Amino acid sequence: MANPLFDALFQPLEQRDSCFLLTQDGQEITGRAFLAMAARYAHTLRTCGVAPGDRIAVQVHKSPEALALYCAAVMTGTVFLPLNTSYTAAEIAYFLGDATPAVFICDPQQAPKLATIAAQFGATMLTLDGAGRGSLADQANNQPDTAPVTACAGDALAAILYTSGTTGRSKGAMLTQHNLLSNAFALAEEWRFSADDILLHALPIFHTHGLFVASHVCLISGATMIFLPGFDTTQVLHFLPQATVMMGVPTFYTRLLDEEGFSEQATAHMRLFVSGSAPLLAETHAAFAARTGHAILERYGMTETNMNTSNPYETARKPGTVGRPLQGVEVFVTDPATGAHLPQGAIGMIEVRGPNVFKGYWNMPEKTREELRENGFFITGDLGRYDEDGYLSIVGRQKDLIISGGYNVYPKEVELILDEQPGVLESAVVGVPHPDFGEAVLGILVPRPGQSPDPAAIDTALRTSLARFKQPKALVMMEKLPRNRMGKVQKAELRAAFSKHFQ
Ligand code: MCA
Ligand code: AMP
Repeated sequence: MANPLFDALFQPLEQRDSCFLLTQDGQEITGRAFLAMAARYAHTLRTCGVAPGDRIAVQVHKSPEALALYCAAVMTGTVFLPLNTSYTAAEIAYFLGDATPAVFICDPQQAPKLATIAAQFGATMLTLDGAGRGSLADQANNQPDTAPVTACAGDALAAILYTSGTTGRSKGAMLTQHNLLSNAFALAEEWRFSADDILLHALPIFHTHGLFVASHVCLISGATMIFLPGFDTTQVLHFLPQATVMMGVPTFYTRLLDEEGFSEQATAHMRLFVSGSAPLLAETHAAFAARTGHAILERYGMTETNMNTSNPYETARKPGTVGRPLQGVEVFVTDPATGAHLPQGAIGMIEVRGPNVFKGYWNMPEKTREELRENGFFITGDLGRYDEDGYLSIVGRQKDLIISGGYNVYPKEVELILDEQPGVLESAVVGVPHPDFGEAVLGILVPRPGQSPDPAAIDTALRTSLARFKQPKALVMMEKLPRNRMGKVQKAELRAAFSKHFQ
């Protein structure tokens, strides 16, 4: 038995003496060197006693070494569990407690804070910093440059990615080798990737967009990546002339449009700009086309499903739509109450079925049953509508979700903490328009009678429990929250009332 994901994505690097990753400091890492690094990490993981199916939790800065660690997880048949670098110790404790990884790798600077948590849940702790240094690298140094690849079936788990939940508890989406591989093939073909492509990679690699969509299409097509540690406008403009393709969240594109030097000339050599993870405003699409002559290609996906739809490569890309279903993926708009398929033009729940759809939520069989139908359709929580040409638009969300700069925030998780703060009777958290992040988190507090909550103290308290991107960008006070007759807080009313707060 082979290891399908390794064989298709990483094995070809063995023959590659040319540059696979170009780093911000000008280092060129060949395919062969990358694979040798991954092999050394695979040996190190095995020395720690990992067995196929064990989880490898990773909270490290983006680097070629971090990507090689993912490759090592695939090689050893273990389950890669990447974690946002801005998660706090309290958040990490939840993930380690839920996923019980055999190994936890974190930044050396965070190690003193996280060591007791790792020990509490029985994980061996190793460290890796953004420059590739740490105990993982130290132990890997003495290991051989080749390693056996663990055989596994296509439906073996390759990764668990946590997505926030409506109740405030994050859910671990279990993704199989076949889920990831089928999507990599579909996207590489849809977007015409080839070994001639050079992708400007400025996304984080702890989420689907940067780790799977961007890296996998490059790996499967033999393309090269300019592997930047994050999105910095100056660096992106510096490296853009060497690239042929860029992928990003809408904030990347609005930030580029704010730069005078970003012009038709600066992008003339580019083949493709792809956007996803959050709605790309039709006006951003139009401004980008007017400035550069490029029509951004918007696509739609989720952690649970990888990518579902894409605007076409050859024919018209329609602003405000996310295009058509990918090859092999069924995407229907259904009646949210009955699940019945709705005709073209009607608005309803988007449901997805295909080889890309995940296996379920880790340790949450009931949640899995609620969202994944027996017939294989996943109920996305996104509301959509097909137009007469078969292009899907996302018109809203049934799930109470905020997408800020491409990161998801579930209001409940923030409200639970705000409600505990001194002087706060209750709270509501909503997403409102923001010029940079698209949507921003706004916290609305109702003070206890005769008390006045201290926003500065609340801000400090939030820093210890919530990742920075989840924290409200502003806190406002209200005497009481608007509620309907059933007592439900009217979030639409709050969103409308505060829609100009950040404008
Ligand atoms: C950083 N901050 C944020 C965000 N990012 N706040 C809200 N939303 C954010 N997205 C905080 C910082 O901690 C900082 O806090 C302050 O806001 C300003 O930070 P700034 O330096 O401007 O931010 P940045 O470091 O430049 O990051 C912005 C970013 C980044 C480049 C847009 O958020 C990013 O890379 N987003 C991409 C997310 C992504 O890959 N999503 C894909 C998920 P302070 O200064 O106060 O400490 S996968 C997915 O959604 C599905 C599957 C799909 O379809 O792809
Ligand atoms: P995540 O939970 O991080 O996987 O985010 C998935 C959610 O991001 C989807 O359910 C959508 O609500 C949203 N999303 C992804 N791509 C797009 C897009 N192109 N337009 C609008 N929303 C999107």
